[in-house]
Amino acid sequence: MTRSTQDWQAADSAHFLHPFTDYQTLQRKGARIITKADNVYLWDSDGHKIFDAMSGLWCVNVGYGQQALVDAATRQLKELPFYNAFFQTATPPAIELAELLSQVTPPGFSHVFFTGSGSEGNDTIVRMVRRYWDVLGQPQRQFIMSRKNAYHGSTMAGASLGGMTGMHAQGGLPIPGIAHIEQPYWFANGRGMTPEEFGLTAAGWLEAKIEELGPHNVAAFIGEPVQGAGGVIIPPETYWPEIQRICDKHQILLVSDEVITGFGRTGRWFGCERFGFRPDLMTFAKGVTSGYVPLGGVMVGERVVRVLIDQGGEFEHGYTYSGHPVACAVGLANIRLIQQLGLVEHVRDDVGPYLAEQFRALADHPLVGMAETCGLMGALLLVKDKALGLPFPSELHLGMVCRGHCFANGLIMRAVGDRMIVAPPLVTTRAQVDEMTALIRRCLDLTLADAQRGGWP
Ligand code: PXG
Repeated sequence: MTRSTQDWQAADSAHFLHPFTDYQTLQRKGARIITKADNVYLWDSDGHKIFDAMSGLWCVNVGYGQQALVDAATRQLKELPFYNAFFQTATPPAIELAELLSQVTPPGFSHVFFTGSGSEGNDTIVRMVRRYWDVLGQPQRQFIMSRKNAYHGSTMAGASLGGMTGMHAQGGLPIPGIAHIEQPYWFANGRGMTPEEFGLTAAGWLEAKIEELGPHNVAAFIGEPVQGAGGVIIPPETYWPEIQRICDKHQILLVSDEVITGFGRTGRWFGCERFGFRPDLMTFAKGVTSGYVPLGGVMVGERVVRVLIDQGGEFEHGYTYSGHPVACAVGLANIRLIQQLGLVEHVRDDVGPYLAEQFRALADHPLVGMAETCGLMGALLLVKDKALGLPFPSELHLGMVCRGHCFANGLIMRAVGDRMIVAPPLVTTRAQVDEMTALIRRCLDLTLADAQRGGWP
């Protein structure tokens, strides 16, 4: 028996505490119930078709309805639904996925530590980099450097590494030994300079903070190649090579959080390849299984592997679901499908440049102060005055107004402050980019009409 939308909403309100949700607002409005999906489209419980321009939550890289992933999960569930990887055991899917990951990741990544999510992956990062320095006889190297407005997950360590002040305010975070520098967001922090100059300046903030803390106390630097949840903040091209130089100079481990940027999102297999840096460790999740089942992990480069394996003894860390066979079987099928469909090349050479072109065209809209893309991630900044680049007052919440129009018009787009962002599935075609940008334009027009009615405060 199918239940009505009101019935679903009542049961949802009565029993389900949602993540990152204002509970009173949700009780008032009722949740939107998503019931099925295919390719880049979702359907809700009232039968409305919706263009999912956020790939679920930055994860459904191969799109919905891929039979190969369904078959892989079904086969594995029948054969061996679970066995652990503790106590000197392993399962074939976990071994094969480890092998395949070492092939698709940049040279030097021979080993993987599996987790259940990106947050757990970043907890593993904290444990692993501190363990690395312990084994090397430098236990005072505790500090892990990160950036304001970074997102690294919602566990205690993930939220501490992240630079979201709202999250820190709830739960007494960050945990000790985490230090944040300012983000490389040119529009907010660097408009007096060229983006290239600003990239060097922003990387210089890392060096200044390292000097302040004492280089011998610093274990690692972690960053997302492009800040996703922070609003698709694309750093200037000069930024990452300079970060690399600074980490090398002080022998600090460099960690790339590839949870969003991994598996083709930027038009390379991993975001670090797009921005020209060589991390020692990489966190991944989301796109490894295209979100069909939960899986995450940490790719561990030679420098750290040699210390952990040759000198380390027991690493007292792990999760029940580290190397879950069903998740790994789906991961294998997913990566093979990305290869077969040539999705990384599709983003790099075809649909990524096409999205960039269409976003440049959207920049002529009176509300759009800046339009940027990187692979299949895009951001439009809503501004009050294009010529002066003046933002709207934040109490207007214009991004949320725009997002409301998107929902009402069959488009899922995220609002981060006044940055409207998209990250559609990598299977998106040019025709679907056209469909998406037409929807975006309509929603921008509706938002503009609201702003004009409100008198451009
Ligand atoms: N690192 C990065 C870079 C992420 O984007 C995580 C770690 C944590 O992964 P898990 O699997 O533990 O959620 C993420 C997750 C948003 C949004 O609003 C983004 C994420 C999660 C929830 C919401 O854009 N990214």
